[in-house]
Amino acid sequence: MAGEPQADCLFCKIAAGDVPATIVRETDTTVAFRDINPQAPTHVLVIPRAHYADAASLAAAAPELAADVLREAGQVAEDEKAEAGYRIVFNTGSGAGQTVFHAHAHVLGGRGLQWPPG
Ligand code: IU
Repeated sequence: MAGEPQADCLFCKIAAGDVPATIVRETDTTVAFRDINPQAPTHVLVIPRAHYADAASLAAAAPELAADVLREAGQVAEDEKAEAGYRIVFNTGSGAGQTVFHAHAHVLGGRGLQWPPG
C-alpha cells in the first residue's frame, strides 16, 4: 500500500537503517544520502521515509511530505555550498532513467550543468 514500507525496496531499507548509506541529513520524515555513483561533486539523494513509487505519486498522496523532500533538497544544496547553482531532478519512469521506484530527489551541484539534460 502507498506509504507503507516495501520489503523489496532498497530505499526503504536505507530509510530503516537496514542498508548502509552515507547519510548527510535526516529528519523525522526524510533521509538524504550520497549517491553511490555520483554524477557531480555534489550528488545527494533525498527520500521520504515513507514509500511512494515516484514524485507525482508522493505529491498526490502526501503533499506535505513532498514539500519536506523539496525543503531538504534545498537545505542539502545550502549545506554543500552549491552557490553557483544546483539542480533537483526526479527521474520518473524507466524511459527517463528511473531505476529505484521509491521517490527520490537528486540534488546535483558543484560543477557547471548543461541544458538541455541528456
Ligand atoms: P534513478 O533516478 O532511479 O536512476 O536514481 C537511482 C539512484 O540511486 C542512482 O543515481 C544510483 O546511483 C543510486 N543508488 C544508490 O545511491 N545506492 C544504491 O545502492 C543503488 C543506487 I542500487
